[in-house]
Amino acid sequence: MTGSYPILFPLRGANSINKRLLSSLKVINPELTVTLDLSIDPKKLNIFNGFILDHHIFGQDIKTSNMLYLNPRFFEKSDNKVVPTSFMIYKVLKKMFPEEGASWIGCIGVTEDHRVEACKEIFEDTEKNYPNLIKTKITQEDIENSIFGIMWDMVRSGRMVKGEEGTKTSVLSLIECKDRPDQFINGLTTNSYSVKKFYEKMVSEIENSLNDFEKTATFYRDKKVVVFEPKKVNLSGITSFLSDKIRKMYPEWIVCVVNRNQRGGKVKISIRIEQNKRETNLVELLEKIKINVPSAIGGGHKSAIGINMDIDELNNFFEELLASV
Ligand SMILES: [Mn+2]
Repeated sequence: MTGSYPILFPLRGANSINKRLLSSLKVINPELTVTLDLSIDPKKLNIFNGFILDHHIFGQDIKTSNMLYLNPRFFEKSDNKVVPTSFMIYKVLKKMFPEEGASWIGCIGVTEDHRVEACKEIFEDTEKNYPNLIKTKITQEDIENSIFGIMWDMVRSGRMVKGEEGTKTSVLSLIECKDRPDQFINGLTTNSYSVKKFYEKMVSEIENSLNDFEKTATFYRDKKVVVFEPKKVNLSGITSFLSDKIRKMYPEWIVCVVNRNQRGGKVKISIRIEQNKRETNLVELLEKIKINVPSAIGGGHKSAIGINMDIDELNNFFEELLASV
């Protein structure tokens, strides 16, 4: 819209809106503050103008104030019809700048959020501009196994290898290559070259963890729940990554990946299910568990959640989980 790059602040969760972030924002005094894909109490950002665009299942207490809070769940109750933030941004861009060829970027987000079937339109549109990118049927499984699955991993390798800075590099590389997906894939621009290197590093580090999975994971066969605690690796977001990969291997199971190496004696758990194969609603499940596991915080989607909790409640957490499924 402005012809210049936005100033980016990667956020990990609602707690990222802290005093430090607010004071950096005040110094910048932005014209417009846009927060994407995160459930945040708009009051926290009330002194700024802009909006929060979210699609997560939100807590009851979110009310729109000076900072707008937008979420399709306000009017769409059926979970699988709620579209990802990347799709909504695509729709806005399409209206305002129909000549832009950036729809392939939205496809990556839609793939990540498991909404390919609900957002076929963005893939069909992408196919018109870039016929080489789409060579399969437009289904979640086929798209995930195509170049879009690889681009999804490329984008997140930034965060996994280089944290906040890497996240920015990933976003900047997408902007830099917005009408040249081939340059993104092959690392032919400054930022996409870095992303390609992050991706290669991530692939080699992750290989060992996935090899350990069958040997060291605990399989609760009667409940079809699997719990895996990978050996320490030097990557952030490792639990989300591995749980996504294992879900593909065990589509009928509840997949839990645990990482104890968190700051302040905390433990992180990522849980996944394949939506078309298992009916469990993970958000509801977590709410139920939370009653007896007070330190657990987190949430997300029906088929993907992240939890942070005290390490000494870990056994309790899984006892509750196994009793509830
Ligand atoms: Mn999302």
